[in-house]
Amino acid sequence: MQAFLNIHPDVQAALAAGKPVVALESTIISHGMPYPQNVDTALHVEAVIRERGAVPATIAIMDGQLKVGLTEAEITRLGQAGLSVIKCSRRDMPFVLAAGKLGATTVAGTMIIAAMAGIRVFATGGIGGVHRGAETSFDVSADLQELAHTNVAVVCAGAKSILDIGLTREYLETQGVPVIGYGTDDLPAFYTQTSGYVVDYRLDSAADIAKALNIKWNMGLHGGVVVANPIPAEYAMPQETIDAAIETALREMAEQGVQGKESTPFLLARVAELTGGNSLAANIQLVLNNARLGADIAVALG
Ligand code: PSU
Ligand code: MN
Repeated sequence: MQAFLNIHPDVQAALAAGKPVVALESTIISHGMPYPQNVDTALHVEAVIRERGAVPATIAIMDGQLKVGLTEAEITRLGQAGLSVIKCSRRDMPFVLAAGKLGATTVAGTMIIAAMAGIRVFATGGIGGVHRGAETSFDVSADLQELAHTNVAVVCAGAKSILDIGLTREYLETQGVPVIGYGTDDLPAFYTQTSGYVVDYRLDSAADIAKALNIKWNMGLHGGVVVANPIPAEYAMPQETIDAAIETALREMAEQGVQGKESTPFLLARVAELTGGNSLAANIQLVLNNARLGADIAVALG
């Protein structure tokens, strides 16, 4: 697989020197936000990571290669192509590589490529999880299985309540994936600071998180970690607004028979439309907030 890896020189130099690197996903660019906010945000996130003393590595599949670290032109290409880019989880990667197509990596896809490159910290918005109604649909994101096996810490703002957060917690527990709350006992729910579910361990500094990660991996306990970082209070959305939008989006998804890999992008886009520009602004701010924490953890990991 190393033959397909194409690491940007800045990222390569940082990795060779043991300097901190933070991986970033590309599905959030192509499928998670509209153009041009997606491109602006992706570039802003990279700048924030550099300001904190780490090197950003946005990951995607392009021109038959697994790209680790994109140029501004490449980020723009992904953002403009939007939904026409192929969303790549573990299952999809070899086919998109073989066909030389443009692929955006999900949390799972990004974790796989980050681990190949030797990157241990990854910042994003929200993770996939167990969908509501999974007891009949069996819709469980491959992100959770990747977290079970791949040694990457994923800094996120928790899981959106388009998912069944309780079942997602149970799945992670079974797979041995710890959920850390950064400065919180309550698992954040993306647009809101709380979900009503507790985290496994509350840690209040990047140094404490880095210490636990080092011990986990030095012990040979393979797998990822969820670092849940609440959206800053000033950008959090009213619970009722979000709940109403999610209920509508879920009902429409059922009516239209949307399923499989289309489910998450459909729900994200409908919730964003139904809540107007507010949810997009919140989304951008929480991603920036996660980038800052991701950089601080990467720096602390040493
Ligand atoms: N949740 C969000 N924003 C996102 C995603 C999920 O709040 O952008 C994206 C991520 O790329 C995640 C993927 O890995 O959706 C999960 O898709 P699925 O449920 O099909 O595994
Ligand atoms: Mn799914």
